Order: sequence, then C-alpha cells, then structure tokens
Amino acid sequence: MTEARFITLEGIEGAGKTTVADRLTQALRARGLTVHATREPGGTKVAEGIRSLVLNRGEEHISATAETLLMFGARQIHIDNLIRPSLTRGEWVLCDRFTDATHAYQGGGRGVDRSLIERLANAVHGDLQPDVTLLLDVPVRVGLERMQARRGAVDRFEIESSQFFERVRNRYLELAQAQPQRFRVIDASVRLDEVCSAAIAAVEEALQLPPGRA
Ligand code: T5A
Repeated sequence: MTEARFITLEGIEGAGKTTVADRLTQALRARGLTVHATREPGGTKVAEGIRSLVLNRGEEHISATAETLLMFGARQIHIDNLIRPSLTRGEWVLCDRFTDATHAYQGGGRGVDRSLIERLANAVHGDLQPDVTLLLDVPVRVGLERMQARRGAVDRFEIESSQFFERVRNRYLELAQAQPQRFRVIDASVRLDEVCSAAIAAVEEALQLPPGRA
C-alpha cells in the first residue's frame, strides 16, 4: 500500500486552486488511491460553520487576531475529525489551503505577528506538516480579474485592495523560497489545462510517483 500523503494547495484568489484540486484528485484516484479532497477554512460541519462566520460580511468587526484564532479553531477541528483520521487509515488528503494561508493572509495581508502564527501552528499541528505544497502563483491583477469575472457574493477577503493581495502573494513567495523541499511553485497565469498538468507533474516529482495516465 502507498504511504498516506498530505498535499496542500495555496495561492491568491483566482489562482485556479478549485479546478486544480479536482483534476489532481481524479489523477490520484485513477492510481487506485483513496483521496479526500477538502478545504480550509472548513472541511467538517463545525469547521464549515466557522468558515461562514469568518467569510461572510456582517456588521460586527472581526479583528485580525480574532480572524487568526478562528482560522486555527477551524483547523484544529478539521485536523482532529478529518485530516488525521484519514491519514491514519492510510488515505490521502488534498487540502485547498492550510496554515500557509494564515501566514499569507493574516500575516502578510493583515500584519499579524509571525511568531503568534507560528506558536498557534505549533500548538495545533506541530507534528503534522504537508508532504508537498503547490503554490499556484499568479499576478494579482490576473487573479483579481478572474475573480471579478465570476458571478456571486463577495466575501470579507474579496473586498480587499490589490495592495493587500500583493502582500499576500509576496508572503507566499517568501514561504516557498524558505522551504523549497516542501513547496512547488506553479505558474498559474497560463491556460488552466497547462496549470493542471504542471500541478500533477509536480506532485509526481515531489512524491516520487511513477508518471500516471491522467
Ligand atoms: N483564508 C483561508 C485566510 O485568510 N486564512 C486562512 O488560514 C485560510 C485557510 C477562502 C478565503 O479564506 C482566506 C483566503 C480566502 O480569501 P475561498 O472561497 O476558499 O475563501 O477562496 P479561494 O480559495 O481563493 O477561492 P477562489 O475560487 O477565489 O480561487 P481559486 O479556487 O484559486 O480559483 P478557481 O479555481 O475557483 O478559479 C477562479 C476563476 O478563475 C478561472 C476559473 O475558471 C474561475 O472562473 N480560472 C482561470 N481562467 C483562465 N486561466 C486559468 N489558468 C484559470 N484559473 C482559474
């Protein structure tokens, strides 16, 4: 049996994570692997409830610190109820965003102290890190144009300025540069099909899987 693996996807809004997650999940399942595709904040009933609280635009102010704590609260519940049990059973987990998103959005975007995020990450999942993280990197202008082209409600992050997303993107790139063994940076400005193929190839290379057919 192939050892369980924990894969995360990161990037700014409009990078294509949702589509890439779907394609990557299909490609891994085509190898006979059991793969749980999940997301943060969210992934379980209670954590999805926290997601609604933190993403929906309401009247009450949510400070950057409160936002950080909510992200880690949802994460702890997600890890305890879905991520860890799946990995223990030998099943793979593919998660759309994880703690790198807190570093990028709350740390880079909102200016939350890096040491607070690191302490919370240690407390919540010190012994659990992704095996590989795909950073779908796209210029902010391109990501925001894609996001705006989509119809639907705008959440608490999507109303932020392009300067906010520049800080988020820069923090992601810093994280990737600091941990090249875990991160694979994918150019997400090209056609979606090419992004998906590059993502699948990067996972195969990082986890030393023989090339598949998908
Ligand atoms: N957050 C999350 C934090 O602040 N801290 C945290 O710790 C965590 C975990 C989550 C929000 O929460 C924040 C970050 C987020 O703001 P979300 O709805 O899950 O909210 O946000 P996103 O993950 O950013 O979802 P998006 O849908 O905006 O981005 P995706 O998933 O990267 O993009 P996708 O695949 O939906 O594509 C968007 C559109 O662009 C097109 C797609 O077809 C789609 O229409 N597109 C492309 N078009 C052409 N070429 C390409 N290469 C394309 N790629 C995508």
